[in-house]
Amino acid sequence: MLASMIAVVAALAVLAPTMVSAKQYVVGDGKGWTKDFDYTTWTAGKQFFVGDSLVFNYAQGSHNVFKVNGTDFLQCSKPLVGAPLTTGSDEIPLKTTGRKWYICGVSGHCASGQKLVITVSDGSAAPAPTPVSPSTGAASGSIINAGAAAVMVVVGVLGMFMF
Ligand SMILES: *[C@@H]1O[C@H](CO)[C@@H](O)[C@H](O)[C@H]1NC(C)=O
Ligand SMILES: [Cu+2]
Repeated sequence: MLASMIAVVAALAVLAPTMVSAKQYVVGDGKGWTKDFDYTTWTAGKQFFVGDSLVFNYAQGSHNVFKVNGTDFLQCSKPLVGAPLTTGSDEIPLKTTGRKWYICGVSGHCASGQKLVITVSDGSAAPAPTPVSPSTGAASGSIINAGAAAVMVVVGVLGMFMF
């Protein structure tokens, strides 16, 4: 009995931080994926990790999502190969580290600000401080602390029953 409780607590201690930290980011939040929006401001203070995902929401047919390289991003040009995402609710899992660039392929939209660049970090590495926001380190720290706090509550509750 005691052994199985300890096993449950140990499992939670391992899982809680990872369960809490995999995030789904709705690009542009309530505004969604649209032109005349400042996605640089939207990304400020956010840290993206492998395992997180992006969701691009827009009225189907009005916009689309192309994953591009840095050159195409700067020039707002559609990639030579590859089709855009067009469902109106496109989820993109962030599977690898590094910089990722996305643009809308509808004529003129990228030039009107419908472009997103993010940097994806390895979740197991210590969060690197970003110059854009001094609060990012604290933010990811609080995620871990939330997981640890949940575990401590469980331990406390079990403790009340056992002792
Ligand atoms: C970026 O992609 C375009 C095709 O969409 C290609 O022509 C160009 O060489 C690529 N640039 C880099 C730096 O890979
Ligand atoms: Cu668009």
